[in-house]
Amino acid sequence: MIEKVLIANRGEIALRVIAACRDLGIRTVAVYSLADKDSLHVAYADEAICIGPARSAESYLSVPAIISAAEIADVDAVHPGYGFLAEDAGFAEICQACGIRFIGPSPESIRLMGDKVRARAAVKDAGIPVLPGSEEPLKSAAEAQKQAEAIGYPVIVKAAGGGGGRGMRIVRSGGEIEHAFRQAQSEATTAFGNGDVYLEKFIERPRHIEFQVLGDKHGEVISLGERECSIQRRHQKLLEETPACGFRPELRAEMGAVIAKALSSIGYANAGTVEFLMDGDGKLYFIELNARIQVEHPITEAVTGVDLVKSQLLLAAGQPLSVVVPRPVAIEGHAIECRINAEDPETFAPSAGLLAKFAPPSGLGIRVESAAYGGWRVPPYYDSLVAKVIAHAPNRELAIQRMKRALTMSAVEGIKTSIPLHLRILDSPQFVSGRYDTHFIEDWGL
Ligand code: MV4
Repeated sequence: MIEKVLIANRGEIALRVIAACRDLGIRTVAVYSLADKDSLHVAYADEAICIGPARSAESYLSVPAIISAAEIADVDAVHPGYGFLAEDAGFAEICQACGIRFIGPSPESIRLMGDKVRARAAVKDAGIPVLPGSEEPLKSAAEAQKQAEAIGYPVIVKAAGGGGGRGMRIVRSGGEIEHAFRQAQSEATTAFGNGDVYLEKFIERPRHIEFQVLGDKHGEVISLGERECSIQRRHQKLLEETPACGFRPELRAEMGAVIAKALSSIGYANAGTVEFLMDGDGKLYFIELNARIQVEHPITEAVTGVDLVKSQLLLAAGQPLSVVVPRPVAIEGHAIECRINAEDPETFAPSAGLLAKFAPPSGLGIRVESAAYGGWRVPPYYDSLVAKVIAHAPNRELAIQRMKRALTMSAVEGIKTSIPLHLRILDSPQFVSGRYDTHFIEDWGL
């Protein structure tokens, strides 16, 4: 069993993990940087340990600092949240070596999914559809040219160590491939310390659809349906919803079964998100597997009733999925999440400073995940997420209505936020129609 957990994170996700631990009677240990001493995760955890200065590299990303805290507090497990060390296979391995459970997939799974070329090959062999592309890292510009011609232009050059939109280059004709290959290779070496790059057929104006999965340590994996995440700017998601508009229940069931079987065959355990691109014909192609709990997990919780973080803890303790998630799981209603960022609505620059007033919304069908409070200073060192507002209703129209009501009945003063942008999105005919793709924000100049 797990009796005491260290949360290697901050902000709203640290509070989310503390909440799940409370529900299970598990004691909690917060870690914090000097910039976070007045944070709610410090106040709400049973114990709190300062792990270093404000800079993430010296605190939330410091493996020695976090392992020392875990040893001092004598925890049986570490929950990494998302970001920071959540997908660091070396950290997961060190936890294991110290006799501390890592609440997430095995180090081997994390390492496999961190290499986008190997991940692609592994899930393809396991039966998940992938785009035409490289089976291995490209060895030369000549090989890139040869593969690109076989695939057919346009193609995209991606970094094996990248992900989330970093280190990609679109190539529309043979004349550009050599330059794109060399450029991508040198950028990848600098940015990720891994110069491996690969090719994929480029999909124009895709939708970004992802599937939530849970796996136990006994080989069972289930899918909990999809999330539509196409509304993003510079690869930062702004709003997510589930179900995806027009997504047929038969496709959900078919893809869910394919994904569950594939991930079971590769021994995937705990929570994960399988990302796909959907083309104009409604076909889905794997792009990445995120080996962590994601920011947008609450919309899946809303429509399935499954507590994903509590499930992560129980699965990490070795419980079987049949006990953790009783079946069948129905999808009920519609859920939308808006990520409220502390940012200038014109320049998108992060807006740190004193949160003079913070009266978050509430009411029927509204959930707010936030570690903010009035009088708190938004530190400039970390990401700019101040709150996630989740609206759940019997159908999409009512979910949109509830979200608009919530965003207009929340007082946030002292910092600039993305709330005006969210209201423009929710009011736009394209969003209301449900027909949009990853170009939504740029198409409409929102
Ligand atoms: C693509 C693509 C088109 N074709 N791959 C960007 C994030 C990273 N996870 C994958 N990305 C893309 N990969 C092929 N073969 C277009 C994108 C893409 C995108 C994907 C999801 C959400 C928003 C996006 C915005 C621009 C490009």
